[in-house]
Order: sequence, then structure tokens, then C-alpha cells
Amino acid sequence: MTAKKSLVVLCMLITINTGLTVTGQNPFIRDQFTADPSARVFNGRMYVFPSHDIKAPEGKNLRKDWFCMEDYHVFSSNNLVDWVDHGMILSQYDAPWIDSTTYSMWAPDCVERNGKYYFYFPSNKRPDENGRRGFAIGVAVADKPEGPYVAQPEPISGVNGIDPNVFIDKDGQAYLYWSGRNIFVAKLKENMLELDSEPMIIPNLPDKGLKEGPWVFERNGIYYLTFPHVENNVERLEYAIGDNPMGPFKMTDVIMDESPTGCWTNHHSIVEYQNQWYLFYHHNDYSPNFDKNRSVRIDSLFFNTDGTIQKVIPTLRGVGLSEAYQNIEIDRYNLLSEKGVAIEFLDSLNTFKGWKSIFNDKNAWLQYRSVDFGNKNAKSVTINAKSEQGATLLIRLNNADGPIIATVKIPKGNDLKPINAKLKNPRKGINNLVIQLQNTNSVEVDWVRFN
Ligand code: FUB
Repeated sequence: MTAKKSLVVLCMLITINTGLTVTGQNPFIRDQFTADPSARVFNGRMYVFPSHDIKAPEGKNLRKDWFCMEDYHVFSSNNLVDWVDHGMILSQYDAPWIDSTTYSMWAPDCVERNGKYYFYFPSNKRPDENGRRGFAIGVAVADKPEGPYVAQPEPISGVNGIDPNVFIDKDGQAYLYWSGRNIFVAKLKENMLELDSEPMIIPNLPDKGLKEGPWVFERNGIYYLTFPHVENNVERLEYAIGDNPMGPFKMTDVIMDESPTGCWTNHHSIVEYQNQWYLFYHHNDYSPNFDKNRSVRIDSLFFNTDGTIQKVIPTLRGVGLSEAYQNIEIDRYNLLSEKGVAIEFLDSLNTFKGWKSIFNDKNAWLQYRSVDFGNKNAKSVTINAKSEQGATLLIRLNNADGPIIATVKIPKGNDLKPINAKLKNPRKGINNLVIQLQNTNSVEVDWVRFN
């Protein structure tokens, strides 16, 4: 093969390796488990650096009931709806200090300084001469957010712990935060690779209950130290505020309550993008029976006028507009009627296939907001559905008594099938939709698309 042909093949392989997932819905990465999302805006684009949960491989002497993380991927988007997987950027085999029998590449972070990208990650060290083990924090450096990253041969000296987070203040001083029972802070040198002050435990935070996953940001002169904390039985997201990156911070409030279904961890980041603030966090959507296989989510976050943070209520709908002409997974709804709609996996043996909405009561409805029909005049709708006895679905605008824009008769059948119906009038612009069952016969809906 000529050098030119090899290059073409290499480019094709790289392209194949870079997946595009289309969703502004939660969870927003849909083909692998992801957790601990550190979101960063680089060059006007949103990048997310999550952990990568996997199922513990056989024959490695690993606990089946614990976190198992071998490497990291990075994802990016310019609209928070279309996400690109740039592939694997670092693995536990890439730094000599990591004990690669431990699969412990936990929550990372990444920052940019002077055109270089510094990726901070925790992992278990190889045992030292005295057999001592424990978590350390390494750094890998790249010229582009998506890598390639080159790991430093040694972890950061003087840091024992997990969940690194780096904040660079307006005066250019960088700070490293991390956790290990307490939350610690130290200044970083200009080279971003070494501490420039002794690690300090951040005081005045709750004494009882695990604290981890610090994320610090500044807005209008207020420094926010945000972190997951176990106040009751599982983690919830809390914050403290101060007027200096090293504190003191004053405990202020809760950003997100505990998972109602009991996912033990939560881990987040908070970032502004195109004049809107967002909370990135995780939940075990694709693995309801094992909360160490998690999935990253986004929701909008708002501040009160005094700078306090409004509590974020997790949604399935997530953020952004859904394109009317692509399959809309309506199971990621905004609102449901009180009874008569259930959401279930399409295939409980392969949860990554996603969910379906089951309507089984007269007038039961589901609301799905922010569908973008653009300037085209949509003329028909397709619903991928099945109903054993046959059923009729109404598509309305805005709410359960809003105007009907289509009536879709789902014929009797045992398999999901795309069914077409005409819209009463052509549609454009951004619309909030309601899908409603007209009769009592049960119907399962996979997706809805306009044409
Ligand atoms: O992902 C492994 C650990 O779980 C993280 O380091 C913690 O913050 C928790 O999310």
C-alpha cells in the first residue's frame, strides 16, 4: 500500500471511531456508561470529560459490585444536542505509576492554559517499597482538547486523593481541589503540574457524611465551592460560597436532591455556555439495578438575583431543541398525565436500545417540549408504535386540551411499525407537543417523527 493510501485508510478508521450521537435528552451519551462529567468550554465548543464505567471483566480478580474504570473518552458538542465521541483519550496503561490491576480511573477534569490542555485524573498507585497503596492524581497534556494526551510519568507530588478539579482565577492563579474524606485545595504552579502551596483542608464544610467531587467556579465575584455530600443516605449536590478561591466558604444550600431511585453517587460540573448556565451530573439510567454503571445528564441551572443557585429538578427531556424530522424519543418527556402512561426499556437485556412509552388509559398523555420544525412546512407524522387491539393517538399542541394537529390510527399488530398520518395543517417553528391516547386500548410508542 502506498503512503497516501495508508493515510486515507487511517483517516477512515479515525472517522469510524468517532461516533455521533444525536440527543439533547437525558442521558445524553447513549452507547456506553459515563459518569462524573466535567464540562468545559474550549474555543466556543462544549467538551465533556466523564469517567467511563464498565462492567468488571472476567478473570481480573475485580469486585463485581464496585466501580470499574479502565480509560476515558471525551465528547463535544456545539449545541448540546449533537454529541461527538472523540474516542479514547487516556487509559490506565498510559502512565507507569498507575496500578493497572485496579481499573480505578475515577472522576477527571481538564483545563486549558496557554494553548495546552491539562487533563487531571485520579488512579490507584502501584504499591511503594513499603507496600503502601492509595489514590494519586496524574496529569496528561495535549495540544487539543480531544488529544492526543501524554501522561506525566509521575503523579502530582503531595496529593493523595480523588476527584481533581482545577480552577484558574481572573489573575491567572490556578488552584487544584480534590477529595479524600475532606475537600482539599492547593495552588498550582504556572506549569500546572506541581503544587505551589501546602495542601489545605477546606474548613466549615459538613463534618458528617462523605464529601467528594469538588467543582469550583466564579460568577460576579462570588466563588462557588460545589460538591456531592451524603447528608442522609445517598449523595446530593450542595454548595458553599466565599470571596476567595481558597475560602473561607459558607455552606449555602442544596443544588440537587438525592436520587429518588437511590443511585448512591452524584457528581457534577457547572458551566455557562452561550449565556445559559448548565448543570452536568449523572444517574444510573441504563443500569437501574447496579448504580456503579452510570450515565451523564444535563439540565439548565438558574441563579437568583442575590447569586444563590436555584435547585435543579432533574429532567429526562434535558436541554436543547429536538429536530422534528429525526426520530423523537418521546419517552424523554417533560410531563406525564397522573396515570395511564408508563416508560419501559425496549429491551431489558440491552438497555442501550432505549425506552418506549406505554399508553394504557383513556386520555392518558405525555408532553414533549421544544420540537423544532424549522422553516419547512411539515405535512405528516410517523409514529413507530404497536397496539395489540388497535388504538388511536392524538397529537396536540401545548397541553392535553390543546388543538389537535394529527389523529393517528395504530392498526392491530404485535410488532412496532412506523404508521403515517397527515397533519391537519402544515407546521413550522418551535412547538410543544402532547401525545394522547384517545381510547382505552394499550399502545406502545418507540418514537415520533415529522415529514
Ligand atoms: O466515579 C467514581 C467515584 O464515584 C468518583 O470519583 C466519585 O466522585 C463518585 O462519583
